[in-house]
Amino acid sequence: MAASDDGLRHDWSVEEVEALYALPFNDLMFQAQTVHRANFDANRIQVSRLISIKTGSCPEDCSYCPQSAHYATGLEKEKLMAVEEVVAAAAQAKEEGASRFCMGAAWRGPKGDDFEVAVAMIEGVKALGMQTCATFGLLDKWQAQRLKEAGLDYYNHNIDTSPEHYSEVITTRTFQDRLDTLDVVRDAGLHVCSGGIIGLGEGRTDRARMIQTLANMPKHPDSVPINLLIPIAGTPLADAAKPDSFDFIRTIAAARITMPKSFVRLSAGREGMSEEMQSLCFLAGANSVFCGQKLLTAKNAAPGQDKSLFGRLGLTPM
Ligand code: SAM
Ligand code: DTB
Ligand code: SF4
Repeated sequence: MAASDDGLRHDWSVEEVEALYALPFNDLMFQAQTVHRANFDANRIQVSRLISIKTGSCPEDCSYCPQSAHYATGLEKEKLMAVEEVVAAAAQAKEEGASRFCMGAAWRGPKGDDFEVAVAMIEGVKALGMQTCATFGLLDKWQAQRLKEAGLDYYNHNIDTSPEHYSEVITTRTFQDRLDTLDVVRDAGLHVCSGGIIGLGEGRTDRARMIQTLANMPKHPDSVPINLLIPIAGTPLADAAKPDSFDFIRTIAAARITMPKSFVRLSAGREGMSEEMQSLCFLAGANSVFCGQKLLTAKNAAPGQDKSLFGRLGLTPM
């Protein structure tokens, strides 16, 4: 049980993570809640808002994604948004209670003039006094540094699944490509947001391997989004078997226990979850969500319902 310089463990074995999954559910919840309370105010929640600054026709073949050009998902493709439009949307999100504004683009990675426009968006959103987050795909060292200089706080780049299952889901880039981008992002001094998706046809060992990979990074990601697959008609995973709800909640708990000081985000898929299931995710240590009508292209839990749920649970946005 070696602890590293930051006092946190980075040496989890897959067996140890699998042992967490195998605990009786109540024991796992108790352990997750104990870790959560030692590190966070258990009744506060971080709220981010997403916007898709460039939608559709992505060259990558991620089997889950509505925005991949490889699949006929019926999505309306859009040009890169104008800087003023994005900044106006951020101002509105701030008014509605979001502390972080996350800009997503359906790119393999940013290129040419588009990158400079995206940089201007980050500068504009930062000037509103909001935390900024971007998810633009693969980055090189120079791009990561440029984003940092522009005032970017967080970069989202998910490992999505286990190293072993990855090539079943995506073939146009490798697991190592993702890890390399996370390294340049971390080295540029940006906060790392990295997590994955449950429901890609992976097994329990894959889930444990995904958590292990995140927890054993040189520094834990500051933010760990756990997405439940939103099945999209036209994608190869449109008819994937829905994962067991308790296994999804166990994944949140495993993230909380192995990465005690990270924000764990109950990310995509909330729209299809009962309030009771979301509450169990919060009990398992999730302390961040996306708010707003939409995620990038898919529907999110309705804002009015969120307000009501947070009120009834006594959760306050931070
Ligand atoms: N193109 C960039 C990239 O892939 O890094 C940024 C945008 S991409 C849409 C961001 C993340 O959204 C993906 O890594 C994936 O984890 C998540 N995502 C995409 N489609 C999803 C779906 N149908 N259900 C759940 N999560 C999804
Ligand atoms: C993350 O892990 N989930 C968000 C965010 N990071 C960029 C994206 C979810 C996308 C869901 C499908 C859609 O809206 O297109
Ligand atoms: Fe493109 Fe990102 Fe969707 Fe993959 S997940 S197809 S990289 S937008």
